[in-house]
Amino acid sequence: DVLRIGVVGVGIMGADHAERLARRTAGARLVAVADPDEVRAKELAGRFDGVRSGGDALELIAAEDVDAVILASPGSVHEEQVLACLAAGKPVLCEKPLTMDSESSLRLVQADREVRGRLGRSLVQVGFMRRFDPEYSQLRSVLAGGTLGRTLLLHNVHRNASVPHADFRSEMIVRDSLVHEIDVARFLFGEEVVAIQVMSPAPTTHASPGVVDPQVAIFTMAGGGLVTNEVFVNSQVGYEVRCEAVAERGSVVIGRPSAGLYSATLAADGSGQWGGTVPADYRTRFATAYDLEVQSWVDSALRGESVGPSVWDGYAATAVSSAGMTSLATGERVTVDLVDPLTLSPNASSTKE
Ligand code: ISE
Repeated sequence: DVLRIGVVGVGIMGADHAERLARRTAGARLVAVADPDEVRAKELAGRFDGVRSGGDALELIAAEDVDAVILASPGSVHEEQVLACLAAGKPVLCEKPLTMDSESSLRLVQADREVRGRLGRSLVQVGFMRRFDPEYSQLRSVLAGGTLGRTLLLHNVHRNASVPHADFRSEMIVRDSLVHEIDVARFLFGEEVVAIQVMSPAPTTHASPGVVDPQVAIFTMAGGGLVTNEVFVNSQVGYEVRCEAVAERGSVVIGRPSAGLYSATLAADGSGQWGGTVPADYRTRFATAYDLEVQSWVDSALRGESVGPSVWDGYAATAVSSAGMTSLATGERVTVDLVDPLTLSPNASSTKE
């Protein structure tokens, strides 16, 4: 069986997913790419045999020869595009963030529930690829295995050498970068985030004027555990993503590139030196995670199942980042309002601490 796939959005991640589908995903065939920037879409399609390009996402989603869709478009257009996939009955892997505000994410949870009622399965997977990273999934197994006792704290570090757009404002750091840590916290604790506080340290001179970078965010988990997060998107150096979990009888660190690597070389002055390199960006650091994510999505779509981060995970993360944006503006701790997962109606208890 082969799943014929269309990719919407041909930026960094769209191009990366297209390459993955065309060259190394079993059971997948890339058939079309679409982007409002038709020149760029055509250039991407031209790298592969028999792949067409177009400017209209909705046309690609509706196309007869497209069985499933990867959305690598901006979050602001995800609602319309995910709804189109649901209407067409096609599995969709939607890059994070699911949408830009909780209301629209909740509408997608509702729409996907209706589909689930009819088809018996969800059609939406959200692109929280870290869940597929071997280190994060091992860490989760260790914590869930219980030998270390209850998880108490997580300390996350998330650095990018730089960010592409001059318009990568403070809010974008919360929605687009911190959102990964929100999902990691929910994934590793197996609980919702109930409150968030975002602090604004003195910014680096490498940030655009007025942009808060680095940021430090603290999450409170439903069971009372705390998560500290540093997000620094203009670190100049490279892509560093680390996580340390602290439990009652031990701690575990993941994401240290040097851990498995001892490299002895000559320095410029001729002396011996040791050390590894810092990956340039997420495509390198999470290459395996993305491959496993997409392979697992394709395999489950062919089986008629859905696995992986759900539309609820996307909604919960959006709700936390929305509260994070309020906190970014005030510096205060803000509680997160999630609807009741069963009824999807407002849940009075979720706002209590
Ligand atoms: C980007 O969109 C990602 O998802 C990366 O993982 C993150 O590190 C980066 O800050 C985001 O802009």
